[in-house]
Amino acid sequence: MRRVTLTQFLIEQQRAGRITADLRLLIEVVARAVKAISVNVSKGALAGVLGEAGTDNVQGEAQKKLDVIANEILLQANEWGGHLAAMASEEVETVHQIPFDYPKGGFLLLFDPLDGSSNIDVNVSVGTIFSVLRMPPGGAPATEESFMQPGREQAAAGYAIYGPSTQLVLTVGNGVHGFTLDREMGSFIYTHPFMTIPEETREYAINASNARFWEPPVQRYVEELQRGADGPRGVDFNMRWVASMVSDVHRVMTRGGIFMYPMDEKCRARGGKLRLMYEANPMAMLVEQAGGAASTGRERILDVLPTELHQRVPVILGSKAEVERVVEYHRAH
Ligand code: P6P
Repeated sequence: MRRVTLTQFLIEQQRAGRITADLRLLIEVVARAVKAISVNVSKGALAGVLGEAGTDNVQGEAQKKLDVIANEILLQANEWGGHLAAMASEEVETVHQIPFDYPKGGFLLLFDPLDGSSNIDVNVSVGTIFSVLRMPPGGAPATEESFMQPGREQAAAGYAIYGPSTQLVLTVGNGVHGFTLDREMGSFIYTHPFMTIPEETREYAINASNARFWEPPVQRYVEELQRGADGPRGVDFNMRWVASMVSDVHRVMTRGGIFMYPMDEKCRARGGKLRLMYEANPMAMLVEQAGGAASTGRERILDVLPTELHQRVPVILGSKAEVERVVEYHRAH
């Protein structure tokens, strides 16, 4: 089979008028940064990159050394290219401005440099999530306000998963496309064209240890799944929870399922567990582009109007029929 690289795929998207040269450059730079992160992640203990960095991030979470390394790789890879107006990262409190001696462009890049990093030390797959917005007109220099756009405005979204293979999953608004890193060549090969999520599923993902904190609609929904063939659903379900959003969502993108980190009494004060701008929004764009649905339980994630860079939301995404059922249970409650 002729091997199509990410570069060729992007040039063809540009030739078809779906992306600009600057967006193609941005995605290629992010892909190069992801390759460098993959190299560091796969060295693990051999490179002394495991364990805590000894610092906390803006979320007050202890940073892993690889969190800091991945963040630095993404910031440094993207600041010189001239395609960005600014960046935002889970690991950085405020907007990261482009250094004055570099040209600025029309895109805003947001990312969670290493999602699920609590799994690093136990050698379980982790990932990088990124989202691309357009800089509002007349806004230079970019401020936090420039980023306050609903997820439906994203120009592109994607994630890398550092698993048995390193894969890059990407949408520019024309379906979802997966690429696998050929380490010998150092290129991403187009291996998963037009990834789609089956409307039905028998597999759900949730951290069941939070059950007593869930809201009644979620308690009802999960309890019905657990009753399986003996309950109102009439069939048995299977459960998975990797506790690495990229891994759990990649499974949904690959074979269907419903992924939930819903509102619960423990995280209600913070608005939820997962971050809107660089976790929920990019994943929601990918899921919808793959024929699935993504909701907070009360509204479409891509319609949420952001007010803060690091705000959190409840996330219920995946196979459309199941997400719609959970939304209906919220409505009925
Ligand atoms: P819990 C990882 O820290 C993360 O942000 C997501 O990747 C993951 O889905 C979730 O938190 C896991 O949360 O409460 O199960 O540890």
